[in-house]
Amino acid sequence: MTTGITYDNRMVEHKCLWDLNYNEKPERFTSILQRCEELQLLNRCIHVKPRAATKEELLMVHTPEMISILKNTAGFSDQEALEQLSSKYDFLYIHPSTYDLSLLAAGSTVELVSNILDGKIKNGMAVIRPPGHHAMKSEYCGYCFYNNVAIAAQYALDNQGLKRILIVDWDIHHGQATQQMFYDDPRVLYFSIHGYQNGAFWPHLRESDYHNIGRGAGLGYNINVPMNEIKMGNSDYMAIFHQLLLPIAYEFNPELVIVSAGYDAALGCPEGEMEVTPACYSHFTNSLMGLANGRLAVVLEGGYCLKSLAEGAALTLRTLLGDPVPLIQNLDAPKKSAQQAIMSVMYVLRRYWNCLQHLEEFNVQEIKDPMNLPEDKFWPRIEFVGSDEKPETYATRDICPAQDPKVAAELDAQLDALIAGTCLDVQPNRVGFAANPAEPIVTQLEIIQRCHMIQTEPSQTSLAEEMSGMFRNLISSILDGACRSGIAIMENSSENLIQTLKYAIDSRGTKNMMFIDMRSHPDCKIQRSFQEDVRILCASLYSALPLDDVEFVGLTDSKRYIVNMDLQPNCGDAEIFSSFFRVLLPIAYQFGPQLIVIATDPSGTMSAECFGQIVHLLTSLAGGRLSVTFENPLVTNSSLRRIQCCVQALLGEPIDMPGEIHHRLSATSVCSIRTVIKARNPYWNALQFNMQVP
Ligand code: Q9C
Ligand code: ZN
Repeated sequence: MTTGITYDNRMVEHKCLWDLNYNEKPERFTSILQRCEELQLLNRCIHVKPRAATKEELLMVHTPEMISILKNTAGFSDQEALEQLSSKYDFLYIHPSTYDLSLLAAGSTVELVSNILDGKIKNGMAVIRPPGHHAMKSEYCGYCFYNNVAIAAQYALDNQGLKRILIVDWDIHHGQATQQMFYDDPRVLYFSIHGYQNGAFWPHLRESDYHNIGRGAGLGYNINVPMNEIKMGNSDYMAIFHQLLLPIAYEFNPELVIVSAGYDAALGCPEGEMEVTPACYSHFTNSLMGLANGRLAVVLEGGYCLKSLAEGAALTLRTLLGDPVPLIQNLDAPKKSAQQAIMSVMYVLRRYWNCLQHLEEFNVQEIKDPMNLPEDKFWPRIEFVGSDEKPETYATRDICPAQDPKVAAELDAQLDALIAGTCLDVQPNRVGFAANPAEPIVTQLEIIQRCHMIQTEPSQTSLAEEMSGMFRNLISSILDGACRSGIAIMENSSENLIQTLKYAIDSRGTKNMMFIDMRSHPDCKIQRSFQEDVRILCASLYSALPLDDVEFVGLTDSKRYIVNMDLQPNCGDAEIFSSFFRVLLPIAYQFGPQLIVIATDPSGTMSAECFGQIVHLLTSLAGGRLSVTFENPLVTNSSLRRIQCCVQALLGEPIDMPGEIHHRLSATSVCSIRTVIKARNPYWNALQFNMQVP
């Protein structure tokens, strides 16, 4: 099962005949495909045949006039008439080919989604134009004619009986049309991150603000993260993913994820004026691939800087194919206004999502009317500066403010450097496996057969020594690139881990690494050994009291490098996910390790699926160089299952979701999370938005 791609070369024909520089231009399409070809991605995909949408499919979300008006322009050669018709709509041009190509864009998106749902492909991308997320029920808008993503989602609901679909819209513009179409529908969770500028950003709508959270049965299932400042970048977006999107998405547990993937928040895009780097789109993509058993459809929307568009889209496709995720560096605190956006969304949605009920400031009991802007309590609302009424006609030329040539050249050079830095070699994903060959688990788990067995010298004096040699060989083959990741099964692992971590640092020159202790009763030997070493970030999920309590932050300048979550071994997946998304993952991102080592053991109540998901999410880091140690596993179903989920995650295969993570967090774990955030955020400012709001 692999990755699908759908596109049709005719899609270059749709162009603005009276403004050849119009932002939504054919070169967008060609530059993406060219970059995918250069990276040799296209021949690795299954090509899903593009097709026109049927009338019935369009009518699921659009009115008959939406078909007839455009249909009448098909092949029409009177340019003036086309321009005049176009001027009735907000940012739009119509070309004689537009009708046919809009049908093709919508139909191909349906085809991609239906191939995913039929299991013919695991995930896929639609490289299409015209885009769709501004196309409303009965009005064309913002370069869009038919709402490709909404049609595909409605198709999945109606024809395939899906009950939960997540639509993530990372285009810089609010997909107001998609929001409108599913506003009452709890089966579709619409999550959009968009520029807003208090209404000064197109499409200038009040409905794009964060307090628009759905209606009726759909309350809580519409999520807007409006940004009121330009130049938002990787730190702001990753914070939105870690603090909002991922916790909510995991709680929602979708059966399908569709992305309205615009690349206009990317560095260099004149429309968005944001600074997301192309590599960051790999992170967005990979972090959604654990959901819905991997059923992920990425559908092109905007993106108007050809270089960042092509690179961002190609890296998205490469990530769908399972290649390692490029590193993003220099993450910092999210901007103040991004912190406010995150807090505002948490505030208005906290009664609908258990995962949001963790901040002291947000006492759930006191919510009365979520539509009544209770967030005023934290910061003043800035006045809406959008436009409430609709003009008779619109400009039909799309003129971007002229860019200072010096700034443009700088951006271009910056992009070239980023692109050169993230271009990785294609290497097949190999998972190393180190264990005593007599280990019963080896014979019981079929999936082990697909790992690469790590060998060691047979002439060792003891089994323990043989295992330590094997573990070292595993780490060494990861550092050499012979394996991307690996797992090891061993008895009491602390000494072995200490020796191997030292080996990776001292003998192999690994600059920095993260050790995550997920054993239910961690001993503190490992943290003690590295408490003065700033190259090793030691995190532990469960408490190692009495020696290492949450206040223990290591010594002197190594204060940042010990993080203890202090959870109880019998806590549930909800607590573990929360600690992971709120604290461990942001810190791991900011640390930017070159290697991650995880240790786990068979006790504790964390589900195998939860463990697999966490391992998957960590594959975004360190170029996927991850090693997982299973200490003293028993041949029980739960032990075997945990190893299986882990290997599936490392191999990039679909991983199951934990049964139920819908319950509220326990008071003690909420308390641990808050304590850790308070103690750590002076050192890790990625946690900063969690602070008291001024
Ligand atoms: N300076 C999509 O990205 N531009 N549509 C408005 C011009 C129109 C965006 C501001 C943006 C339409 C699919
Ligand atoms: Zn856009």
